[in-house]
Amino acid sequence: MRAEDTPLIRLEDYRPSDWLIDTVDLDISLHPTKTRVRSLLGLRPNPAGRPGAPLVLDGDELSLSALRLDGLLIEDGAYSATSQKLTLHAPPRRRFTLMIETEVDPSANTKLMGLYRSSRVYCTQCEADGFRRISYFLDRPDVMSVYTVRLEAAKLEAPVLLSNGNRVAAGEVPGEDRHFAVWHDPHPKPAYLFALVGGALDHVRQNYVTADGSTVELAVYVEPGKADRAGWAMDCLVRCMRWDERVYGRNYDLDVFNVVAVSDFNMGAMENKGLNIFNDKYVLADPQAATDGDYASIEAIIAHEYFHNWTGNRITCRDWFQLCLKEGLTVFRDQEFSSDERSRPVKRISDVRTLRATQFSEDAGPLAHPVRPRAYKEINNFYTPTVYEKGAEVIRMLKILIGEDTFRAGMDLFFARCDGTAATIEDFLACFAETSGMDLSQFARWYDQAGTPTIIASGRYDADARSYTLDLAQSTAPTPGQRDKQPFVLPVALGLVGQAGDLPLKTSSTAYASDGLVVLDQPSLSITFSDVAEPPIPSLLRGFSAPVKLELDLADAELLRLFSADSDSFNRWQALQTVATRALVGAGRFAAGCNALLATAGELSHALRGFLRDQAPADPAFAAQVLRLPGQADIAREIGRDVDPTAIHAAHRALSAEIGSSLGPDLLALHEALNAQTAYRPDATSAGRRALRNEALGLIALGSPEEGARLAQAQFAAGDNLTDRLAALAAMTLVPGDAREELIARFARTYATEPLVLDKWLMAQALIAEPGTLERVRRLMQHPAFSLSNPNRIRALIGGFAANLTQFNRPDGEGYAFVAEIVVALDRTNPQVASRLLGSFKSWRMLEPGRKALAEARLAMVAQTPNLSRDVADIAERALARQG
Ligand code: B3K
Ligand code: ZN
Repeated sequence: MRAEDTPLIRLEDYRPSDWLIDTVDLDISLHPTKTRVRSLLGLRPNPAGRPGAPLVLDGDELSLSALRLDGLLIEDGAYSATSQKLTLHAPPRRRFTLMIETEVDPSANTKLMGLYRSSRVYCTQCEADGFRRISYFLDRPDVMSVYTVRLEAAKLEAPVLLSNGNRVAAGEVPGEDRHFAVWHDPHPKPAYLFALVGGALDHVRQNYVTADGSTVELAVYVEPGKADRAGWAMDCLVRCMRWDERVYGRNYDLDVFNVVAVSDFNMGAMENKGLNIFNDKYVLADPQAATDGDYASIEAIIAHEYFHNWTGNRITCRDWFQLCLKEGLTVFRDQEFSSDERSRPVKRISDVRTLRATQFSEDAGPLAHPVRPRAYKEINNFYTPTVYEKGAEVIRMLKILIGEDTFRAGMDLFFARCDGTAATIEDFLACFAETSGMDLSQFARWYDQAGTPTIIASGRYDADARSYTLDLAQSTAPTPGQRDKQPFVLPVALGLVGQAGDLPLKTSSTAYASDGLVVLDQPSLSITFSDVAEPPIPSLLRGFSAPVKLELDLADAELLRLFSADSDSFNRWQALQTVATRALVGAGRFAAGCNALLATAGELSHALRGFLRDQAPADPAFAAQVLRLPGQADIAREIGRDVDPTAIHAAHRALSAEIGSSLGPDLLALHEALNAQTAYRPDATSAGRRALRNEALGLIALGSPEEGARLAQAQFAAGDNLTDRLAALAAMTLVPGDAREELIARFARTYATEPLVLDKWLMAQALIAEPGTLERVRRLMQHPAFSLSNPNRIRALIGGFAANLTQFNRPDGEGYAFVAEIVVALDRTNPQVASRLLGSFKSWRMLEPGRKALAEARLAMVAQTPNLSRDVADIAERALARQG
């Protein structure tokens, strides 16, 4: 497949399906290589479709074994079947049934789309278009059907048989070692939400009574022997179900809710109705095999998939262009859940870090696209940080603009009005326009215009008038296919910080919405605050109220004062990040600036010393965020052009090392003081203490490597949990030498039977910023812990390497060559994972000319490879496309 041969699907070409499928009766007889699928479809013409249109069902690598219309054979000329399509040329213009039989080979399905086997467990992944790999179907989200599914399998091979909805029958197949189960899902759903699971699985189970009084049987299924690691996921599930009842009034709507963990999975998890299927990385947890970060991710993803039950399943998407309708909204909901369960400011800081690292970088490169794309060749390439994370930011802004109560009223209206439908962004926004009485048409530009806006701000104090005037302007750089941008609606939460904290805000400007909120919806505006008793420091974008870049020229001293005096925790953190970023950008850009960097290190160390002594103990999780410098990729993005990763890395190391050595005694004392005396607990407070302690360890290792190595070895030996041990390994990777290699080997021995832990071990090594890393990664590909057929292993080792700024971007181009080689090889078996990996090239255009040419050449080689998948061809084509 070459990208230019693939049709472009456009939002403006949407038209309703000519046919509807009211009911689907599936009878699936599971077999490792010959699974028989019999599908009985209850069809009728769609009143909104074209009368007399042919029936064209989607297929993908299918072969038809039998076909009946209303129970009768169909004449040869009346239909045609290929692996990609089943067409009835002149179907009856009335209700009829179609029985379709196909045979599929789950063991040969390496794409992990459709029905496949993962460690002997049958499972499915149908979003976005995997159902057509199981049976011919109208595989589009606006065709919603009621499913009844009969599963049959060998008893020994698959004692557990699950599908969507409630189990309505089960039994033995007479005279055979086979059994069956019948599942019925009363809620109409699109095919992408269909799922089945069959295998030998252990489980934990718990009853749950919903707020409206019905009892639900909850279960988490895992591979045999791992049930003792399923407790945390169950605990998270119960908490998020209560939260959705309390915060959104949403109750669960079936008698059972099943979660299944499988070890081969293309992404994180999938929200199939009543049967969520998860990558086991996001289910299994115990202190020895999961880090604090894993516990938090499991909590977030269990919640995310559960929340889809209303935002995604009960209300689904009309077409895939509306993907953000379910994804952005559901990310917003899971972020809010985690904020309520943990620390709100810390959650916000970590979400913004992710947003900047993943989405801002996407928006700044050739793969930029609007939150609602207008055209695509391969929809699976649009499950992006823009659709998910920026999509969530758009919901957050909406809530800020209309206020909490009006937002909730809008959500209530959305649930009431759109329940059971396949909806659009317009349907969604109409609910909020109605509850708020606001015209949201300009706000809707967030869905259509790509690119990260910049707010340029400046302020001046007039001592005579005792007034402060703030000038705000917005601009957005061109993105592929979108040159001129219309102004966005930007909610700017702000405060004016004086000597003793926040000053009262008084203004008659119409841009001032309410309590500390200015709405910038013009190219520029000026707003004057009166009765300002002293020259203030502006604190803008509190809580990161809009996903934008901010240009505001504050002196380091002013930023450091915000760090100590701002009432907004996010902006306290941001102030210090800004000081560090500015210094790193200067040093990274000119590969010089050493003196300026040292001066900044001095300022930062001074501020941090006081903070660590006085404030860190009260909020270690926040302190850990404060201590962590901006990432090297963030600095690269800030520099934006002619980027030299080596110079950025050197500046980053120098600043960290300087801070690490000048704060040495404080960091050591902190590391000692935070040494937990009690057994591991995964709660946010305990995790915060470990996070701070391990940030300190990392800085010590950079500031005084010998001391760091000693501490890391001791921490590894004493560690009773994976969080501390992995942090010890990470600190040790910063210090080259035999001791490092010994710890690496010891780690592998300790966790030899834990594939998910060894993924972290693979990644820690792939991230070492030294020229030997490429060789090391090649060697690790031969290690028994690695496999090119498991997505988690690939993301850990190869994805880790592609995220290694200096080594992926080696000046000799060997990093690009290596990743490109893997992409091409992987494309033959798993195009989705291959195209994700190719996305690592997304920032190639901002590199200095030498590396840029090498990266471009590799991308071009990938693009020219014969028989590429649509997935990889599309990314290569867009990455290479001329700008403008
Ligand atoms: N909806 C799935 C993602 C499906 C990805 C298809 N390539 C998981 C989620 O967002 O919850
Ligand atoms: Zn989702």
